[in-house]
Amino acid sequence: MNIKVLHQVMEWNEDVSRQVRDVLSANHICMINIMGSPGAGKTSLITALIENLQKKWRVGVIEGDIAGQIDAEKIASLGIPAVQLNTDGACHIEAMSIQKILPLLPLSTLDVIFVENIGNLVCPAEFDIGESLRVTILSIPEGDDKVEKYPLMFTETGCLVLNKYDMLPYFDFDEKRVRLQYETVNPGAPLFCVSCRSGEGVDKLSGFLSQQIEKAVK
Ligand SMILES: Nc1nc2c(ncn2[C@@H]2O[C@H](COP(=O)(O)OP(=O)(O)OP(=O)(O)O)[C@@H](O)[C@H]2O)c(=O)[nH]1
Ligand SMILES: [Mg+2]
Repeated sequence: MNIKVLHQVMEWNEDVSRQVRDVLSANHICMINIMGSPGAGKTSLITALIENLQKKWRVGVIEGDIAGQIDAEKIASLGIPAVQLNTDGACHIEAMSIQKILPLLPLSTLDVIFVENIGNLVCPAEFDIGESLRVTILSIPEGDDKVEKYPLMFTETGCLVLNKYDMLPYFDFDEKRVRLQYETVNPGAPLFCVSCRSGEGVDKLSGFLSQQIEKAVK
């Protein structure tokens, strides 16, 4: 079958990701960019990780959403410094927005900043926001074909979280297919099976992230 393909032209804004990295490095902060579809469990995962990581690290959060401050309110209610970035329609966060919002957090008192990117499997992967590490979430109900359909999101990540693992018995989700495809596009990168509902897998993921944070804040 001969399928015609139209390529969209993208205009790139000024890239300030290096300047963001300089600010983070000067403050010994590890910034973790959390990406995944709407409802994949980004806020739930950040919440679960905070519980574990705050035993060792001082955590802050930048919540990215097109509109509203629901997620930032959830994080702030845990007593964690949180700010909300509204993109007013844009489907991803850009480094320039991070550069502007960072001073709103108490940087000198933080070791880790989680950034919850906009719920989307496409655009966020194309933008370097100055992060130290990327974490991509794929939840079981989304289906097992997403690595093949949206490869960049899975290639450009430090690890993959298969979230809502408690839902596995209820969906025809082929875990082996995902593992194989992920290994193909991102050889050697770790994959964690997690349930934010039951807490399964959160310890293991926290251990991996803690090692990455240790390296980044030196
Ligand atoms: N069963 C189950 N439900 C989960 C799990 N993680 C999250 N959820 C539920 O999934 C829904 C969406 O979770 P959120 O954490 O808000 O997802 P999100 O990715 O932050 O969503 P947006 O910010 O809107 O993009 C909520 O109802 C959560 O309770 C899980 O591991 N298992
Ligand atoms: Mg959220």
